[in-house]
Amino acid sequence: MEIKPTAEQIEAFRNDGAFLFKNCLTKEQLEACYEAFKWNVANPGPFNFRALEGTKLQTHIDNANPKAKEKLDQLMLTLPFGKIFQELWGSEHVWYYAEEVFAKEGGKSGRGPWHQDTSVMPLTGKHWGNAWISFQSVPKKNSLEIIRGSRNGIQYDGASFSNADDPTDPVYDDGTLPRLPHIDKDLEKDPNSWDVMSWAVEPGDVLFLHPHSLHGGAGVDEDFPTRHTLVFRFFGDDATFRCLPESSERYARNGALFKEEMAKLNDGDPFRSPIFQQLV
Ligand SMILES: O=C(O)CCC(=O)C(=O)O
Ligand SMILES: [Fe+2]
Repeated sequence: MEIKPTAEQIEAFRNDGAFLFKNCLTKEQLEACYEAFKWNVANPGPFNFRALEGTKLQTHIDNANPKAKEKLDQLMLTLPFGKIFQELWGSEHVWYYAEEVFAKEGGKSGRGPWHQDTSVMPLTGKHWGNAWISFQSVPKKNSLEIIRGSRNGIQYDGASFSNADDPTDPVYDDGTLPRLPHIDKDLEKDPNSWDVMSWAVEPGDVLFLHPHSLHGGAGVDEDFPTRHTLVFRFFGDDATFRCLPESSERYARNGALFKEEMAKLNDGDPFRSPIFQQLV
């Protein structure tokens, strides 16, 4: 059976920036994704992000592991994301970009900083999407949180993920992008200050979000000590390359991932490279 988003889900993705697709993956597909997740955690790649290690935000984060690429490109051919994104975006073509893993364990990791993925990825356009897949039954209070409509809003500076005491600690801080608002503080003072969307997520459900959306992963706690999450990213016809600010050594111009391929693109070029597998 071909699996397709409904008209309401398409509207929600375009306007709100995210929605939950219930029972999107079969048991077999989910198992294959969990195997891939476990392999990635056991075999960290060069972009394994360690700045939060040993802090109260301890999370295993790894991104676009080159050693997993071939396997994940194969896996992608067995998953329904090409067709789903084609419908969500109204794009003729869909390409698979790369994966990211987030493992929060031990019941002690706090909520991750609010951020837009596009602050550290050299890209822009309507046709971008994340598929956020968790392997536990995630209660709403421990799930991913997204600010409704922020996908259509301004680009903020990134979150450095390097200061566990200040989630707005910037990546660039060079005047090119406004600093992130302190959403957690604002919400503490007034729970209605930001329109936060989140869902309880069961294994097999997939949370779709546009990576320009302001989002952050809630923490784990005693009742829900482990969250294993695999994120896949995709792009379509309307995706373009966008140079990142030069002030950060890590992200200057090309971002941290696929640097050689990105160096071949100019600002505003269609985001295309033979390194990314075409799904549709
Ligand atoms: O799951 C998390 O804690 C964060 C997820 C995230 O930032 C993403 O999907 O881009
Ligand atoms: Fe993110």
